[in-house]
Amino acid sequence: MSLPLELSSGEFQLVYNMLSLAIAAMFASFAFFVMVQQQLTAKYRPAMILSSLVVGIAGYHYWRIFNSWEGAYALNEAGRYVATGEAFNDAYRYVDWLLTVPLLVAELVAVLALPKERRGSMMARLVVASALMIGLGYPGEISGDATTRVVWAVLSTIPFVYILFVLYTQLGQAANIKDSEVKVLLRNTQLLLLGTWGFYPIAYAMPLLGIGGSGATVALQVGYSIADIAAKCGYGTMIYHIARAKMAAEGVDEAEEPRLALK
Ligand SMILES: *C/C=C(C)/C=C/C=C(C)/C=C/C1=C(C)CCCC1(C)C
Repeated sequence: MSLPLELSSGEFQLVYNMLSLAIAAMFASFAFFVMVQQQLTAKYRPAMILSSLVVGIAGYHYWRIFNSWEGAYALNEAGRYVATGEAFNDAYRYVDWLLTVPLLVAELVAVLALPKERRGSMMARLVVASALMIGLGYPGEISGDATTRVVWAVLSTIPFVYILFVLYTQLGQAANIKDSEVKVLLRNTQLLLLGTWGFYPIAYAMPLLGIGGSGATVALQVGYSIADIAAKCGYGTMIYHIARAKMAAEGVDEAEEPRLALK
């Protein structure tokens, strides 16, 4: 979608502040996920390592997106923000997703601690589907034409539905257990997955929903930022709680079994 030539001060500031909030959330989550790795047993540590990679990569990209947004507009004498002619680089977002979505999928598969034979082939199919979902979404994202936007969105939705179906059913199967705390957490993760990932196509559709011009750009940027904070920081925190609850169910407590003693 092409960038509007002019934004009100409020519109520019809203996106500016949301991007800034996303940077803070990603780097704070990075510090948290790195620190809590110590509390987990070896089996669950890979899930937290993946979580920290996701928010580290996203934090870097948000910083680039933020700078790009700042460069794309300048304040004029009438107090409005006008395009400087410098491109706002939306590709950062898609490159970010291309890297972080497979990692998020791996994070979930890691915490489920599935048998090795099942894990490998499932991961491979999900990674391919993730790349297809994002690769097919991009041509629509950068197009100003409504029909083009819809066609690519429909194609991108096929792998999207596949990924959600596999992850949702895997979580459901894993939740088919007695331990009530792990069960509740896995059910909540199912909801979080649908709620956050389902938000992306909605944000993508904003320019099609009759929200014209600058409003569409603002809604899109704010929508993606909120979805990213929930899907990366929120989801990682959830994965941490699942790992802790599973450890407790296995009778392991970090306080009684410090990391060195595990060796
Ligand atoms: C951290 C980033 C995440 C979890 C990104 C997820 C992105 C999606 C689920 C995107 C989905 C899309 C569609 C299903 C159709 C329209 C195009 C996309 C790429 C926005």
